[in-house]
Amino acid sequence: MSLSVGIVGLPNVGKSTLFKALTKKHVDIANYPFCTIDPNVGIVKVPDNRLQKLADAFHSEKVIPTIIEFVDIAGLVRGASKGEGLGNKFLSHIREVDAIVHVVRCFADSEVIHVDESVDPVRDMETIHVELMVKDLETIEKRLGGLEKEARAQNKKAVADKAALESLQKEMDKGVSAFAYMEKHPEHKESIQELFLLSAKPVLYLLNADTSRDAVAAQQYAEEKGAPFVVLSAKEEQEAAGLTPEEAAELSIPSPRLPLLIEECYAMLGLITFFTTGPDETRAWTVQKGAKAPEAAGVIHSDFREKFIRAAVIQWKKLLEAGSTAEAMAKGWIRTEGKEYIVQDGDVMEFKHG
Ligand SMILES: Nc1nc2c(ncn2[C@@H]2O[C@H](COP(=O)(O)OP(=O)(O)OP(=O)(O)O)[C@@H](O)[C@H]2O)c(=O)[nH]1
Ligand SMILES: [Mg+2]
Repeated sequence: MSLSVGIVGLPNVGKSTLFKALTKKHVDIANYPFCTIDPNVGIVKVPDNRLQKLADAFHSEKVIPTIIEFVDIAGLVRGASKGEGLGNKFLSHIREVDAIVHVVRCFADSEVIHVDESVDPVRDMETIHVELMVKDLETIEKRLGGLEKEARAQNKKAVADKAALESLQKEMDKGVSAFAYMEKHPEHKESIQELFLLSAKPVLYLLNADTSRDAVAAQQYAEEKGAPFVVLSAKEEQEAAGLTPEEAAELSIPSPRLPLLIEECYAMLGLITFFTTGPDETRAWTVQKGAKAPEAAGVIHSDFREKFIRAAVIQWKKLLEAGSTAEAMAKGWIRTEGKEYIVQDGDVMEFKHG
């Protein structure tokens, strides 16, 4: 399972710079708007210090982390929802990702062109928010039109969907995103999710700032929305990405904040990690929070899900404390779990299948 995060924002704010720092892929970065048109796609390893500790303890030959996909999307401008600046095509790229990192320009640099001519992070955050919302309201309007007839004929699902969408529409008119709405009204989630709304995706604000002082107002905006945020300089991170830690220290480049961003994205996607370990390899695997044991088995091999019998489970820390599987077994720390077991972050698992 690999989920994807879209890098979204106004043109020329550092989206491709961030993408390059994350994926180390060579992409076009230039000081003019709409440098990126077609999305760049790259895979990023999820940092996890538990992984290496397990691998060391078990003398594993290979160490395999989990990954998430990042997509560098073209810049959006005001009016994108109405087709400005290739808006509709770019919005469709956003529809395909599972979560959004919204890059906000906080850095001052007068050399770098701003499409709205001045640096104003909060205004820019609102611009993107509004574009996604306007597009969604259009989608909802269309859907409600389609539901009209069925609802009049008392089709149960249509009646429920209509009520949910009308309630959502009212809140969105006040500026509430579909994501925030669903948190408050989980009973309407099913009706809303069918529409693949842009504002239904979780958002993390990446405050692209040369100094943290520049990000104060934007940070406050994110906090008011209850949205996660990370402050970093994409340019600095990108320059540091090619250096060893020693070289970076020599140039007094502060310690990288990208690992934090990746971890935050992983959490935003609602993902947790379980491990398999042994002399061949120690590997991290991804499941959605709340997944049961057969689903986890299915991540390793699709056949294992159907043929799941039971799982041997121990938390990674307990296993390290025991020192070996045999010792953990002797202490009675390895549990046997069945089909209904809900996988916990940090579980080390071994599956028995038919
Ligand atoms: N000072 C400063 N400049 C930056 C920073 N991040 C990006 N830039 C500069 O901003 C310009 C645009 O960067 P890109 O990464 O191409 O921006 P983009 O958002 O991908 O732009 P489009 O693809 O056109 O939408 C480049 O000249 C970068 O060097 C930063 O943190 N600080
Ligand atoms: Mg770009």
